[in-house]
Formats: sequence, structure tokens, C-alpha cells
Amino acid sequence: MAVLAREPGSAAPDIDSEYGISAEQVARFRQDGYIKLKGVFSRETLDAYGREITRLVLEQSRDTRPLEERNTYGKAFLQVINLWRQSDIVREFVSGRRLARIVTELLQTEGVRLFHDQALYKESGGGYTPWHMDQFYWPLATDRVATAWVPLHAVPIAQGPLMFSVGSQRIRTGRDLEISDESERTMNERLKLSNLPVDETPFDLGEVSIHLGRTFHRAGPNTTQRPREVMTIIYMDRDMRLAAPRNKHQGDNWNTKVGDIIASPLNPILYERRAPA
Ligand SMILES: O=C(O)CCC(=O)C(=O)O
Repeated sequence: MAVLAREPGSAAPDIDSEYGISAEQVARFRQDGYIKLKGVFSRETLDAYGREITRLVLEQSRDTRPLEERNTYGKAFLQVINLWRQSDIVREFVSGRRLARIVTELLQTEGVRLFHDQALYKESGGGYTPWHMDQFYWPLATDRVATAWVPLHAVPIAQGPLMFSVGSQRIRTGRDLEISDESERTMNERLKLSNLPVDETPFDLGEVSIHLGRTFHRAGPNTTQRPREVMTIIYMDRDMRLAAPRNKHQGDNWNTKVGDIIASPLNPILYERRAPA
């Protein structure tokens, strides 16, 4: 596996230092179901790890069909899951304490585990990502699960930044919809009816968003000439238990019994406020 090459004496990219989260930000995350944070990573950090993430995406993304032959989901992005298991460089990034601590603060848990990582590259000309909520796919006992969406560069509106239905983690409708043309159509109508604001704003270089598994989100198409390169890290409560599957997407190869804490080696603890006694 590749190891991050550093000039002798040069500093390691900063992925561990503390990023202060205020009580006001915790309250806003709880209210809105997501938050956008500026200046989480430097250009140097994003470049250092981004090179390796992009290398793996190019090597492993299977969908080589032209965009016009794919369905809406296939047009939305190339996705490669669990890169941390394939590269020491990505493992180092995904294990960073800076982001894991931010999510621990926002979720108000004692610590977080890795659920999985996933690179999501929206190609030049790639289509929109339909409205959906992630927890439809996950058999988790509580809502203490959140995705950090980490663009590897600044993302203008034309490149399809992630957008959010503000406060939608509390609405009841649409929880049974997989990501599809139907979820896009249905949630467009339902979210309009619920009068919730939509936050569609660009991302600065180094800005990161974090959203709850129950918050509805979407992204526009990428109309630029450059791919939209994004790494995501999905964190869950350190003490998350496996729930019984509620649909066909939730049943696959868990190394944990229903009702137990999801403590397999595939789900390492990434941050704890203090080690358990
Ligand atoms: O990157 C995208 O277009 C969608 C991302 C998403 O749905 C997620 O990170 O949960």
C-alpha cells in the first residue's frame, strides 16, 4: 500500500488538531439537521490526500458507460466505497481526529466510530443527485449518524454542491423512498408543501458540511468542464446498535448481531471524549 511521501523535516498535513465547535453551532446543527463549516482543511491537506483519493476513484470506478446511457442515479456520480481499507494514505485521512471530534460534538455523543467512507465524483456533465435521506439505507438503532461531505476543492453552484432542506430531519414523509427519479419528484412536492427553506450555496476551499442521516439533501448537475471531487466520511455514535433490517437495502453482510453495538474491526472508534473506564 502507498504511504504518504513527505519531504524530510516537512510537517504532516493537519488532520488531527482541534477545530472549535461552539454551543451555538451545536444548537444550529440540532435545529437545521446539517451545518457547513469553513476552514476545516487547508489546501495542502486536501491536495496531499486528494491525489490518492482521485487515483483510487479513477482506478476503481466501474461505470465506463457514456453518461447518456446511464439512469439518473448513474449520472449523478461515480462512487467508490471504503477507500480507507485500500490505502494507508486514505486510512490516515479517514482516521483524522479533527473531523471526528467535530462530529462527536455535533452529535453530542461520547465518541464516534467509522461507519464507512465513500468518494463521490460528479463528472463533467454529470446529472443532479435526487432528493433523498441516507438513513433509509442503514439499519441503525438511533439517528446519531452523520456524513461529513468533504470537497477536495472549492465547489461553485455550477459544479453541484450539496444542498439541504433545512430542518427536514423532523418531517415524517418520504422516509420510505430510495434515491431515484421518484424520490426527486415526490420530495420536491413534499418539501415545497412543508415550506422548509433550501440551502444551496457554494463551498469554499476547505469548507465541509455535516448532515444527519435523516436530513433530506440533493445536488445540482455539474455543468463545468471539471469533475466535482468529494470524499465523504460517515460517522456513527460509538455505541450505535444494529437494528433489524427495515427494507431490502439494509440486510447485507453485517458482522454484528441485531441489538449489539456495531463494534467490528470495519467500524473502528475514531474519537472518544475519554477512553471508557
Ligand atoms: O455528492 C452528492 O452529490 C450526494 C452526496 C450524498 O448524498 C451524501 O453524501 O449523503
